[in-house]
Amino acid sequence: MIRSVLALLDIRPAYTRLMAERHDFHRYDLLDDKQAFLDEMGTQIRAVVTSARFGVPADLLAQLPNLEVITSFGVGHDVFDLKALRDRGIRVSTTPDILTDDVADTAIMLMHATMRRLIAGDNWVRSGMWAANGPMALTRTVRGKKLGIVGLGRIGQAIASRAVPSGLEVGYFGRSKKDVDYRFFDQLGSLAEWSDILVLACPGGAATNGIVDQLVLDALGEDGVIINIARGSVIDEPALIGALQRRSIAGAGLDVFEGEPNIDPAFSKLDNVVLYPHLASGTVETRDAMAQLVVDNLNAWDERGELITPII
Ligand code: 8YV
Repeated sequence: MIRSVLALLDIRPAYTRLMAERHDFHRYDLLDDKQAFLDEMGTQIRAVVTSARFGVPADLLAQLPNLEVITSFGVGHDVFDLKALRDRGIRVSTTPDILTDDVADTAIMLMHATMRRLIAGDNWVRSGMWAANGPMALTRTVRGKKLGIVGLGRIGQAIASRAVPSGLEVGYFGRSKKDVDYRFFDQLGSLAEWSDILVLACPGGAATNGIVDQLVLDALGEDGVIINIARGSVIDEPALIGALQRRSIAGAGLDVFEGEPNIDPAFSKLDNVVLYPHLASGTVETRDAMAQLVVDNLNAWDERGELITPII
């Protein structure tokens, strides 16, 4: 038994129960007096369960002097200060691979929904515009289009492998050229210039903050579409909203936003966007698998002092 585990959220009820049965387990989010708990228990906490969304706030970390391990629900780690954690010798695990397919499917879904204007079409039917005004305006096919992927990691490659059979040509930009047949661009601007559809599948964090800026949007051009399943921080959001309003790009399909879930209200007024509530990994099957991996990492630490999917 690990003395003691502090969970910052309920990852999935059945899996939270498993952890509570096995460890001295506390739900931080449910505590009325968090400070009183930390004063009494802070030195005993050896493990924190959190997510790619919540991370572990610095002021909480400072009050857990004997923390050994953080098991996070999600693959992204932009929310963690890995250098500070490494300096303290704290290990961190995430939930890679098991969410790759659902996230890639979501990118493809948003691409089709944006190009074929699924939400506008749905509204055309529901609102009676079809009966009143006749057929909706034609949309654009994905076949023969150039798909530029920003970040050809596991998720980027899964997007590419789905796009090729749909008749898209794939290019990519990333830190390094990979051993793949897709065309490599060493500048994001030149990938955007080449692309009809630009998909963001890179990690968030300082290295990618705002890399999709006005110049990249201008390079993508008025027929260009952006799909983002990475992090809201990757795009200069005011520049994106301006481009969508002026129609200097054609559209966007977005699963992630700056400041989510409190998104910029300007998005809701645009008819050339498809909005999705950061749900790319959000299927029952994948979220259960992610939760199981959080539990397994915790147990591996308990039994052998090892993590199954460590990042540090
Ligand atoms: C989850 C994510 O929504 O894995 C990630 O990095 O952003 C998503 O899968 C998130 O971890 C759940 O809080």
